[in-house]
Amino acid sequence: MNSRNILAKGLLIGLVAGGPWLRAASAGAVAPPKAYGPTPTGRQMRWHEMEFYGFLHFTVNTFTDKEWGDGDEDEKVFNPTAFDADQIAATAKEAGMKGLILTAKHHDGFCLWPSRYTEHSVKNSPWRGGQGDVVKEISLACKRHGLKFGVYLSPWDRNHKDYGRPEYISYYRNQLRELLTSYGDIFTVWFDGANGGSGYYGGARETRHIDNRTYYDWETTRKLVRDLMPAAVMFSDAGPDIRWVGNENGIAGDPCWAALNAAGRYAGGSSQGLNSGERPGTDWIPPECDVSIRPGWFYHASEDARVKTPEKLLDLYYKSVGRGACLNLNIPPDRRGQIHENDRQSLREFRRILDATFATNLAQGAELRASNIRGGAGEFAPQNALDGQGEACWATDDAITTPELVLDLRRPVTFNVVSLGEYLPLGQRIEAFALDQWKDGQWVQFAKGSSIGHRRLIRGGFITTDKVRLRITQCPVCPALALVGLFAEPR
Ligand code: FUL
Repeated sequence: MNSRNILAKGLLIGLVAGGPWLRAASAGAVAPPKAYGPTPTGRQMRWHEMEFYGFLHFTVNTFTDKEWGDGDEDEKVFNPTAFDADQIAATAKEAGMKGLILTAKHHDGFCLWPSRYTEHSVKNSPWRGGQGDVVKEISLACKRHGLKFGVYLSPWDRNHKDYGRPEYISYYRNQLRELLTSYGDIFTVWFDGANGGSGYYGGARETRHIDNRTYYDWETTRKLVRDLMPAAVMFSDAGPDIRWVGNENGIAGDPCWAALNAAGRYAGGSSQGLNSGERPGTDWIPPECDVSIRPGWFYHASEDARVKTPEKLLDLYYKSVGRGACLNLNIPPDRRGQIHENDRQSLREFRRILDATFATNLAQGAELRASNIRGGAGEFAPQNALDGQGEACWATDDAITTPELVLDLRRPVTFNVVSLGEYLPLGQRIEAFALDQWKDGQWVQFAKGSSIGHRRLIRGGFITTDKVRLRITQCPVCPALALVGLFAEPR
């Protein structure tokens, strides 16, 4: 059970065991607000809390200098000279990533594990004498470095002779079963919507069009994943758990709603609404921002000088994680089978700045004055939002939908980042907010915004003040805020 479910969990324990909640209830405790709209599942909550993880694009393309392999590549081209899964996992870990997703099979159909259903894999490459298994090595390195592990298995397969026919769907599911039963826990399964048509297709070398809506029979495949790996979140343009953000630049919409109307959507379908989500929306399907640290998804030596700078990565972080999405940053292994020094250096500096920024919540120790606290009860007091844990919240009475909260810092404090977060088990509630600073004897607004969701980071110029005010200016129900923080980036 995730941390933000503790309120709900407390209720459950209280009811089932006659525990603390029941006792409190008989002593006149205050009922929590009712959830508003769709709410996240346990697996989605665990995903929200990851916030930042990495993508590994690695296959024959790394050696042929392509972005999309045709499917006719000789297996012998796959030959990393010094493959080092620990170097890759350590790089991700020190960058602050919480997991890694590997392209077990990209569009070219080459499998990074020795699948028993095809000859087009590492087993026919010279690497490790044909005995190697990249999926295994990366999954084990992830475990050693405390990272979660996920798989990308391209639905489009430009190598397979049966692609476009029903037989291929069985092949695809067989491969999924191999991946989900042989490599330990998988936190996510990434379903790509891309489909370019032409390919090698076992020598036919033709263009094969499929109907994205019907060909893959996603319902059956989703059920297979749920059966084999119930904790995994599935990603696609249409969810069911996580949605594509609608671009490959790493930028979520503003506003960004976790909800989407899932009916009629399918992987490879319309991207309308994916960037900002839909409100009101019927389903909790929050966005993942996928973007590469380099111009391409795969490693190309010609792009060694075009690695995104720490400043660019920070900007992406604030526009993805800071808008309630997760950031999936691609770091492609090079021809050695390692993360290039330039990428590593940029990630290190990016992490140094983030760590320095978020080391201290400058609002700690502030006196908090809310215009309303639900039932006047401590369990809904604004102090709950200060500890950075997100396990409890500041909530107001049902009738109070536009409350305000004054943070009396009791000394001049300098900050340039404000962090807010809603209590997600109760849904995404807040629709607009404003922030004021106390300046020359009056309140002066310095920021405003719309959606908050899992996390909202407002980054601006440096402000020095001894009082900050948060105003919830639009909310269809009473708000439930789990995080409030003031932070300063290192100068
Ligand atoms: C796209 C693919 O076509 C790219 O090659 C890459 O894998 C990206 C993450 O998704 O749809």
